Amino acid sequence: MNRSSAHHLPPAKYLLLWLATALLSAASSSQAPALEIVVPAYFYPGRNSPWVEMTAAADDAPITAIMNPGNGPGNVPDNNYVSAVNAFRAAGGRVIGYVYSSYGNRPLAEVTADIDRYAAWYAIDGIFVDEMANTGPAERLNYYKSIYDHAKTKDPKWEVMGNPGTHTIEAYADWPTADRLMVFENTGAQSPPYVPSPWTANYDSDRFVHLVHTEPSAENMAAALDLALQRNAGGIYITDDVMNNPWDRLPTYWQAEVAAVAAINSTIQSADFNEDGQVDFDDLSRWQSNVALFAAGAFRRHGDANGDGAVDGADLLLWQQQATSQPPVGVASPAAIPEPASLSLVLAGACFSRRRLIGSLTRPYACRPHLRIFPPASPSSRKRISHER
Ligand SMILES: [Ca+2]
Ligand SMILES: [Ca+2]
Repeated sequence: MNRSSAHHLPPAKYLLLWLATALLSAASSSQAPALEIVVPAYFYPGRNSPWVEMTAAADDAPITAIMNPGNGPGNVPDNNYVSAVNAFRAAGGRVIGYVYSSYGNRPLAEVTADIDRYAAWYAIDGIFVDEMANTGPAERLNYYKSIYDHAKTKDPKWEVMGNPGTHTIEAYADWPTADRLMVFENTGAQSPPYVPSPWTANYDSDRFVHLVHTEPSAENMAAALDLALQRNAGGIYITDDVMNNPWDRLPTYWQAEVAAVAAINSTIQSADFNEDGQVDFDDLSRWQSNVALFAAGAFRRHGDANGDGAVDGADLLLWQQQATSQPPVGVASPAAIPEPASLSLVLAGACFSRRRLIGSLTRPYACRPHLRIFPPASPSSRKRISHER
């Protein structure tokens, strides 16, 4: 994939044009939501390592690997990890770095120091916060918010994935303390009886991850993928590996799992940016959140519909083609486009009818009174990608 030479169209002009179009058309197409494989890659890279298998599959299905050199980044950079991470990401995979938090009891400075080491040593896509608490009080939520904020200072596009490993309270999603929450980590036998927390239904599926281990049957693996879809989990990993460490190899049915996820995803339209099976207003919101942020390195989930790594006007055109009919005559002229102030009021009203309120990984676009139409022109929000892939 060509990820260089982003051609940028003026985002504000296109945004207004197509927001107006969207307001005049409620049409959307509905299909199955997407799945991403999230692998706790707690195995050492090198020849014949599972990293090689993951890299071979990275072009077939979306994969995020959690690297974990030594219960964190370790004490020195490791060239084998540098090679494995770079090869995996060049093939299309994403990598986030493991840190643990002892349910809020680990000194914050130790956690942020681990994050600093990852940022200094490896070209990665975010941080995985293990042993995440799942209750209040606010001090504990603020502890995780501090981790989240620190990670975002490394790169605003970095993902923070938090792992309570079970049910958690909505505040962890909203504070926010994480872009994605791992809300199931258990044996395959515990997967069918699991009932998601009701509040999770109000969020996009790419906010949630399920890990299933000790699942010996490939047939049950396929059933577990269906369960994940039904339960609004967009991230999934199923393995036949077992305790004490079920994450030290890939499952024997790895290739079947990749193929099954790829088959599910093959029905997703390119402008379904939040991968919920519909091309609609939520996807436009996500594109809007990222259009000034990504000149390269973006994925569909960021608003890149044509696969060139940039989020720009070309992707907006694809969204328009897939979500709506052509705008009526007269709408597609600058004179017919509402002023930003009046448009924001209309949008704020439209938001009350929408089920999903938060979707963006990089900057949640929620229907709130301070709804913004344009990304602010501050240096931080307009920062371009810091490392080419
Ligand atoms: Ca969508
Ligand atoms: Ca693009």
